[in-house]
Amino acid sequence: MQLTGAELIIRFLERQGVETLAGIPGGTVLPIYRALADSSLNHILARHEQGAGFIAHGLARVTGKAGVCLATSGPGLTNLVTAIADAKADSVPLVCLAGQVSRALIGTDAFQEVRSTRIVDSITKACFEVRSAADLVDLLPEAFRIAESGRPGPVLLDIPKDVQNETLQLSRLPDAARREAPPDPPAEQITEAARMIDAAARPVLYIGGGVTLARAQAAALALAERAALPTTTTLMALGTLPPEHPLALGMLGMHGARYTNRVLDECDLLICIGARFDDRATGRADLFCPKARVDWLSRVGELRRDWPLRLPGIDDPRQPYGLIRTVSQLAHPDAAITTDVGQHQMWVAQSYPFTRPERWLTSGGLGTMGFGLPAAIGAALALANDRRHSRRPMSLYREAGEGGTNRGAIGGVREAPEGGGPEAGAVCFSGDGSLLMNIQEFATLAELDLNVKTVVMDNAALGLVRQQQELFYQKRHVASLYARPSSLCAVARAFGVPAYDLAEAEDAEAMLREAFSRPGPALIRAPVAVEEMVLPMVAPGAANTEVID
Ligand SMILES: Cc1ncc(C[n+]2csc(CCOP(=O)(O)OP(=O)(O)O)c2C)c(N)n1
Repeated sequence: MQLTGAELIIRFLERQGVETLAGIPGGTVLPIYRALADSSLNHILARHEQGAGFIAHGLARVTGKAGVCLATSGPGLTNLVTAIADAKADSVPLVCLAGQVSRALIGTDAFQEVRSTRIVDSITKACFEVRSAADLVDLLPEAFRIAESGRPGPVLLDIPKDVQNETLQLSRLPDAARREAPPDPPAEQITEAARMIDAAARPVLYIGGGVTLARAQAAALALAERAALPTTTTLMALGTLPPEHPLALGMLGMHGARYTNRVLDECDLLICIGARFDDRATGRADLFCPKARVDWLSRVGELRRDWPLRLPGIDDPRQPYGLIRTVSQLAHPDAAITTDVGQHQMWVAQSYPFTRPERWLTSGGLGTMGFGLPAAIGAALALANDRRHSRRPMSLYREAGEGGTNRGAIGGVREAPEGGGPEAGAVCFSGDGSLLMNIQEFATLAELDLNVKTVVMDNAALGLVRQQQELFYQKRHVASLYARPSSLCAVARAFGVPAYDLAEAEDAEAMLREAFSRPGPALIRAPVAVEEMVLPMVAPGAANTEVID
């Protein structure tokens, strides 16, 4: 067959099983967009490339498969950089396809030319300068293999425009890439780990986001229960043990409960799985002797009683913890939950009753404000794809249209089934500072009409910065308070997203109930007092037992 480079890219993405990709067109990627016109791929037109990158994150984090995003050269690529760095920090498989100026112009300071691979070299698992259409035959599957295998991460292909237009002869399309299976751990190390767990008097299991990426939640839970291991999780792994589980210690670290950090302080063996620690102590549970820990579990209970996580205002939907609790009762149990970065993120981490870690999406490693809304869009798209495959009725899209194909849907999905129960969708908890960082994606959301509810905790401040200034910088609140806060409800409505303002509600719970009962997108604005703090807090650099509470 005879194909252009651009056609090969699109045909390969279809073969790889990609269904949805996000991007923004521009001069150096227009051949790829031409090829998309003849494809069944569902292209989401974001309003900023960072938004496209985080939509791809949402897709990847929910499905575990590489998310794909597309950007033009120069500013398109540089706008994507933060989402790429975020993917590296949180081990998210991404394949980023970036246009580049034609080969003859490379190195001439051409219009919209940047040396993309130099820029992203330290924030990708791999990046490739594609310099002929024939290179794509190997590099396309290679990009997916690298992104998804081992510790997942982002891969960039830098593709000059003339390479996209170059024709090549192929007898067949390259095979779809497969994730490489991880190597079996050496049996003697498993035995050694088991022996250490058995010998420990005060062991603690410490679970990170790698367990979620490996979809190993059930195995981690089985290990904890078999060996009676009190278990803490990182921010990324919340929900691995349901919060009410007797062995669950919740999240450790800066905003963890005091008892959690004290338990860690007293443990004599830390078994780390899927976090950024050496996990050589991972072991088989059936060789363990839980009786040795019976003293230990009662000590854990004692610490839990003495130093509990306090959640003031949990029954009041007008206060942060109460708002989060009420939303958790109203959201679909299978909804994806995303956050932005700040106090609201930590309040959610402390108090949302997570049970599905693969549906909990937060920017942990990089801490990127602006993550939440586009990631929620990507997550809701992934859940919609999933629902289509399971042939359950969908009610995701309000408008009726032709079902079965997204053909011609560049810039927006127009597929609507008949009937169906409520769509799980996604809930994004945001702060007023973070929301403004990618607020343009409300336009994307309105167009897609996805069931994404954004709950913005509006304190007219960069709250977490203000809190640090309050505690550690002599209360000098420089550049953390908004003198003229934006009317976020009006902004959302201008983008076509309905908005609810709890400040105007006589009954906050009733307004929340109404917002969640309607399909499609909505913004819910929840005013939060600027003085509110996330506690407990360990000062940066201090020991976890030195806590401000
Ligand atoms: C892109 C980016 N810029 C700056 C920061 C530093 N930062 C961390 S939290 C924060 C304030 C967040 O404010 P907001 O989104 O309103 O949330 P709140 O803390 O008030 O809940 C800032 C500026 C960041 N994490 N990301």
